[in-house]
Amino acid sequence: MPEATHVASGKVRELYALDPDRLLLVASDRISTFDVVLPTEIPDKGRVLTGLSAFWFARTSSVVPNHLLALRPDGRSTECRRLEMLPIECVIRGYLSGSGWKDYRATGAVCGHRLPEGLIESQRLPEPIFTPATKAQTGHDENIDRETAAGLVGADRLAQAERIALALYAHAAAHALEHGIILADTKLEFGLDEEGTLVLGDEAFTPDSSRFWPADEYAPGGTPPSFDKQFVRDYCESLGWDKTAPGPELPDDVVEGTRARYVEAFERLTGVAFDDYLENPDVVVG
Ligand code: Q0N
Repeated sequence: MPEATHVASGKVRELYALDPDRLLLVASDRISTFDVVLPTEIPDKGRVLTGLSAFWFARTSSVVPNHLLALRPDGRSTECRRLEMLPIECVIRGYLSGSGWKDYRATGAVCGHRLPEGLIESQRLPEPIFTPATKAQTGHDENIDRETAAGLVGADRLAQAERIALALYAHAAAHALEHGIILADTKLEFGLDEEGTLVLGDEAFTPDSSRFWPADEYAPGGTPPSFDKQFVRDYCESLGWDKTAPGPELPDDVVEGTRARYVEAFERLTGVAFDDYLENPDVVVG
């Protein structure tokens, strides 16, 4: 891409500068599990996540403006507005899982939210909670309480981000549940435009930024299967891999089964045939 200069790398995405005001976010087909990027790609995974994210941006633009400017014809690249990103991740949890469950078990609270006693792993919370985290450059993001978050972005900005993140989650989780998918939790990232307006950036409500669980297999008291990555996790567990890099190659049946799950999530949530998206990515934003 001679017209773009590389500015940042994520585990599975790359960011390029197009000009002073615009970035290009490119989602690869790489997949990570247990925090390790595997050597085998899942064909079209980046397109599924890009299309899903664009679908949610289009559907929530009346709640909050977002950075989406255009989808490229490759289906995996998003042209977006360059923002001044807030230095926190805005996590919303509707269910008690991952680091939320860990913190609750240790302290009875998550990011300063004292929760009822006796909750079990993956249980639905009485109401969704805002649990901000710091962006760790390397290693794990760290949950922080609202005082710490307010110190990073200001109390008013924090309150605004919390209110909007909760509204976005309520919208997306209700839509997903109607289509058989539990959105257990999600991570949103906001930035400010040149006028100081809060804008939703990054990716939104994808299986990489959220926990997707099949609603028909949900039961609290353990770890529900992942809608997208369960074949990969089960295969990795069957090997007795120690979960340090490098990860194992995936066999064809695990790749194909996983690709099918990503495409299924896309089609259920967007109502768009994935082949139609490949033909013209704009079908998800129209
Ligand atoms: C930005 N990150 C997160 C993907 C994500 N619209 C924006 N404006 C300015 N900065 C960013 C965005 C967005 N989205 C987001 N880093 C910068 C981390 N990455 C790293 C690599 O790829």
